[in-house]
Amino acid sequence: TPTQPRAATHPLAIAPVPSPPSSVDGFVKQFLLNLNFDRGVALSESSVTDQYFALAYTVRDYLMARWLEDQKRQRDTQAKGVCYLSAEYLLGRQLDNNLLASRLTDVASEAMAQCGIDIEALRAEEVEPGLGNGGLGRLAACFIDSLATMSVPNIGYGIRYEYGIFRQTFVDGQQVEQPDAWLTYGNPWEFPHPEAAQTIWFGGYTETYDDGGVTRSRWIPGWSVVAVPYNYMVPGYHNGRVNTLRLWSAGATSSFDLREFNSGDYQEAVRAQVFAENISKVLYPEDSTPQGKELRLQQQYFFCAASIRDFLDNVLPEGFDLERLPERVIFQLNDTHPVIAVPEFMRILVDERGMEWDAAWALTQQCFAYTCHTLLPEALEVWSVDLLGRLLPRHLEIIYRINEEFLLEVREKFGDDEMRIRNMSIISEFPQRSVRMAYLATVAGAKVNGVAELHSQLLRDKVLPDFSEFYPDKFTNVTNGVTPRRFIRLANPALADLITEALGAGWTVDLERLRGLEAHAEDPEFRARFAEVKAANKRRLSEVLWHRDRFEVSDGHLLDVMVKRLHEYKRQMLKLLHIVTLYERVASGRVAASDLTPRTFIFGAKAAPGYDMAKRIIHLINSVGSVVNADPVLEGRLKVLFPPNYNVTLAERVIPAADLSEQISLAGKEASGTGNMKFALNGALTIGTDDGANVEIRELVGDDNFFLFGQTEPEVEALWARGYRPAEFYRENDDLRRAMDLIASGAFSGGDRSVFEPIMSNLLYDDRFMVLADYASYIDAQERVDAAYQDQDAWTRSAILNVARCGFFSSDRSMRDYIDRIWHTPPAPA
Ligand code: TH1
Repeated sequence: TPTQPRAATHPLAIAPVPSPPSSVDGFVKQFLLNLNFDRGVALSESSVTDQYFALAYTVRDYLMARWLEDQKRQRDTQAKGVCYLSAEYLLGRQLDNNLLASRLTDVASEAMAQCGIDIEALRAEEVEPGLGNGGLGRLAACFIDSLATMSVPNIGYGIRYEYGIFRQTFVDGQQVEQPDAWLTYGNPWEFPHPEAAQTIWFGGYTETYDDGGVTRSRWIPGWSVVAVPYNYMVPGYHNGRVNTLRLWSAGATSSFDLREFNSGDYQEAVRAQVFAENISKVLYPEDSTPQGKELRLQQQYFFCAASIRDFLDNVLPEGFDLERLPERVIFQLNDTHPVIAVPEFMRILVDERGMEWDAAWALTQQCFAYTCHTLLPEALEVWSVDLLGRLLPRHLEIIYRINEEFLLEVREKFGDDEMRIRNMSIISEFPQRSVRMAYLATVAGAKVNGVAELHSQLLRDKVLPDFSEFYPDKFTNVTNGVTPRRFIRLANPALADLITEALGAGWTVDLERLRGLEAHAEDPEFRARFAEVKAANKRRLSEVLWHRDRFEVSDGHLLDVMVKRLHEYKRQMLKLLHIVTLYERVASGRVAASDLTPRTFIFGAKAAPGYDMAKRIIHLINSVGSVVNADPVLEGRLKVLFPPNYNVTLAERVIPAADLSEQISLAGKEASGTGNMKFALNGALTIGTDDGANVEIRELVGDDNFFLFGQTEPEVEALWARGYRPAEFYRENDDLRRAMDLIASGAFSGGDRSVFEPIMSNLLYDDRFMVLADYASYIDAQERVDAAYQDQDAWTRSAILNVARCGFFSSDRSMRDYIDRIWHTPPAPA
């Protein structure tokens, strides 16, 4: 049963506010001023870096008045806003996005040309801020783009990591991580505010004291760091709005190091500095699995504490009556990473503001909401009581009290069902006593949402069934979305122009209008033009890959793309077994190379540095690629390309060029996926399982325009229940056996049979993600892909229908759903 009605009904102010395009002369003047006075160089002497900075400053200058106006407006109107708390924001490059939002793209190109500068070179100069791992961080970036475009007051709060997601290189086909020193040349898009720094305390102990006859607890913390805010503009698209992203950077408190310094212990003073700065030093590169590291908990508390205090002290007017807080703010928790904000909020209200516990708790339950992004049990964050008690002793007490009162309510409702009490307790006892952060978020949040229909349903029925029984109205779904500004307008300008020509300009902020393309899908001339856009995007990708990695994409190849983090549950191995099967059939002479549909396979994937199996699979992909690409038996009909360091910048080139989108996770494992949406919106057809948002994509585009394969989630459950023995699938499927035997034989490892043995034995004897069980169905679906690709015109028609029917996946729609179901924030007056 669906959780909520699908369609959002909230009226929104996404009306483009026209502003006169700035003159090229004015832009040139401002650019030269910035070059001279901010960079301190003459045009004739300037480097590309200087020019890039001066251009960025110029764009900033044009946005500034609006940003200041918006901040003032938000202070004056005191409208309810969203504080989005997220440990990750995977922003991608800023220059083009900000030019687009402020309608300066053409003016800037013309102005640079007048200065004799190739703007493309300046674009290429920008280092993308990689302050996220994958889908979760990119989702946060899409959401703040949509909120700005919809004129919803929003502050995105997070961490300004000094090093973002590592830069991936390959050495002998194996992943080697390099630090991402993205701030080396400075960052023209940020505004540091050291004067607004806050002190964040850790450690120490708690003590009780007598407060006029009432015994209260207070925290005597042990050490502190400062949190310095850096503000970033988040411009809305063509609406003159600019919201704020506020990222915190950690530094040593002066008291911390000066004392030592004055006493002459310079080394100790520096050590303190280094220790403090460590907190915002690096992004944890684990995706979908928490690393229970002390530093990570420090990061989480660091940014949550700074953000809440910032909101209460600097965003709310002085003397604001906290009882009315739910009229002003909702704190949205992006997964469990910011959940420590809950006890921090309680601590501030109760310990610092003297509020009664019950009143404070009632406010908390209205001011927080929680989004869950995964179902993998190993991915649900827990913190040991031991660690939490050492780092945040008062917060641990508060969590205990929240739990105690919650369990009393549970007893009231369900009786003394001790099994159920144990299952619902925020504190788990095994293997060691720890705090289940997802449970804490569920108890504290006004709403709990999953990120796609299937995921939200499994969340209620499988992961938190007791909670959904206890709080029947708390659970809801908001299906993820992606911003059409970055992922269509910027990434695929040729398609954007074609759409605008067919439908007019409004679709960028009203993506359901893409429906209008359905009629054009029946027009042979429109199909030809659509196909030409795809072909041009492939040529453009080919140039990028040549420049970057010396790879070539051959003309006429079906471009088959799997780009996402490397995870066993996402099943890059299934894709690889398909490739090895095609190769083996030809190499063994059973199939003629000329009978293959020419295909280029593109992989993009980073593995968490400590995830051995994922790294081995990367090695295997590269090894298969080397052999396949070099073997003349294939007559060039199969190519495997694995450009290193897949990131937002590369995604913007790869996705518009793709014909086939690989979304092949085991059913029930991928919460949503968002790459799947980007591909469909750019006219790739999906080969996918009934998982995450694939389910909704298929419902919308129709079975004829989607290649479905694999078991459904209930079928997966049933097979586990019967007993899954992967080796049986190996024995019974000739193609599968031949492909696996070929890998095991050392054919891709110079005859060494040991290199990939751990992958093979894992598949044969464990195979947690049922690669072998879904193999036959996958190969079958790929044969349907080959057959469909023979009829290019029919394929193009399907591709157009994918674009036409996926307007639902705009992050503007996601935001409308959050507003309707969770936030209840009115749009700000225009
Ligand atoms: C991802 C999910 O795996 C993906 O299916 C979903 O589309 C995306 O979130 C956005 O909702 C997740 N990323 C992480 C990262 C960490 C922990 C949990 C998840 S779930 C660090």
